[in-house]
Amino acid sequence: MSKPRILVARAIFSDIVDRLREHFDVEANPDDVIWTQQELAARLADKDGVLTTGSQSVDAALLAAAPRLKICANMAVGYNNFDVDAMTAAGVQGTNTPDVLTDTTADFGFALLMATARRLTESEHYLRAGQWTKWSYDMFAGSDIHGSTLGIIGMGRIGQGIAKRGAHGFGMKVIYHNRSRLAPALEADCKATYVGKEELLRTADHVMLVVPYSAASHHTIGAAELALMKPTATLINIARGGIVDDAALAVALREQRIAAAGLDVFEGEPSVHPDLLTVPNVVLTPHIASATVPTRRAMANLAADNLIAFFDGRGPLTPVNQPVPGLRA
Ligand code: 8YV
Repeated sequence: MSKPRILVARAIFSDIVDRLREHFDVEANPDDVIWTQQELAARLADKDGVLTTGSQSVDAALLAAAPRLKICANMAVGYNNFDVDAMTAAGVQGTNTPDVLTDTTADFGFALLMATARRLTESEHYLRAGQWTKWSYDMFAGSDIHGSTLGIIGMGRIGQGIAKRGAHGFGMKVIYHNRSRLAPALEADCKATYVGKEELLRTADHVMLVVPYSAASHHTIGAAELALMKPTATLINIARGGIVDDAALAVALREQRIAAAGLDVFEGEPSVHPDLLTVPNVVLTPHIASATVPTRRAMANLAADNLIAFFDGRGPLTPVNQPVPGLRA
């Protein structure tokens, strides 16, 4: 019997592609070419499965062009690149990579918070530019992490990891806002107190965004929300581009209506709003919150395992939808 045909849409670890080749007839993308939707659709015309990253959109048009496609295994925990309703209606399974990146991403949230509050990159640029000729009492004076109030918007696995780091490691007071309140035992574990969004924005010294992207969470932080924040506050976005109105944020930073921001994700990335590139009080990183070698390997392996389990008939390991089986032959 011939093997199912799989597309690996972006370059990933070659040994994991080799592992997939033991199970599937694989077309890979070792040169990491960024295909247009049309090019992707053409490659999927004869495929049974695809390993995607967050940079491939799976929508109704793509599904219509890929009549054999039965599963899209995303190498990411977020899956806003999937039109899940269209996939479910078309009988296509979606999977993601939860858990394996939680601690790495929570570590990075903290790294970005500390770099932002303590003005790490700004001061390094100053030093490298040869501008450091004397010490002064207020040189790059930032804001404290320890003992401050951390406000977390989005209290899933990564949000909880950040809460624990803040409360247990840095003695922070942790407040959070989420669609639903955590169970009391989880709240106690995270030492986190549930508050309304407005109270969080008004009282937090540092606001961390970890909420998944959807139409409902688009521009969770815009001009009105920025206006509620303390002028000494920092804002950290490790969630998704589009959760923050980047243009409004650039204005708030330039006018010092908030102290600083740390951003790992951007509206329209890899493009970055030009005004964010010119304000000094922002730390910018290119969507690397999950980027450690062990974690990226774990993500790629979990995406591969989802494909293998699905075609073995064991069912997907980490599904994001429940399509009616057998809609696609
Ligand atoms: C990925 C991410 O690196 O998992 C996610 O949701 O945002 C990142 O960890 C990125 O989406 C690549 O697929």
